[in-house]
Amino acid sequence: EYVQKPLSRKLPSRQASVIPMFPISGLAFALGKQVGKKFYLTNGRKMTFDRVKALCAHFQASMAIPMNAEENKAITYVTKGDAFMGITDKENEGHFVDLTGRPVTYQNWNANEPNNANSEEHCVMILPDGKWNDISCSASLLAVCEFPV
Ligand code: NAG
Repeated sequence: EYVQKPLSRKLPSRQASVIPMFPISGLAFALGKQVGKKFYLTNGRKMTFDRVKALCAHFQASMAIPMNAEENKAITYVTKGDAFMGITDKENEGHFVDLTGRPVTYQNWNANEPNNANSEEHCVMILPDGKWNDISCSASLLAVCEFPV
């Protein structure tokens, strides 16, 4: 008659190395999107612009600032929803700069944007199709951060 043996308390050596079998690159592959030296991740949470900025800084990352179409596309791979980017015209209406203060060269505005609706849209969001819209900085949108690789 077959009787199941109790499970061994000591893991066989081939199972003892289970964690190294799943390197960080595997998690990155599953959860994020890399393009060049940038890696984009979202935590799937919605929050204001200032909170996204603080969250990204907390992880020694920055808000997403796409410099070209490839990076812009990479952001949409991870967000799949409306997300804040690290671009504003808070200082000078209609002059959009990134978080380092540089005027943005690459832009991908949606039709008829930026329109500064209600004269209160000084932050920039990326739509699921990759197009940009100016939006209130106190809107609640997905947090996405840009990590150096
Ligand atoms: C509105 C957007 C506005 C955009 C407009 C385009 C909000 C709060 N406002 O819904 O930014 O310019 O659509 O038609 O999402």
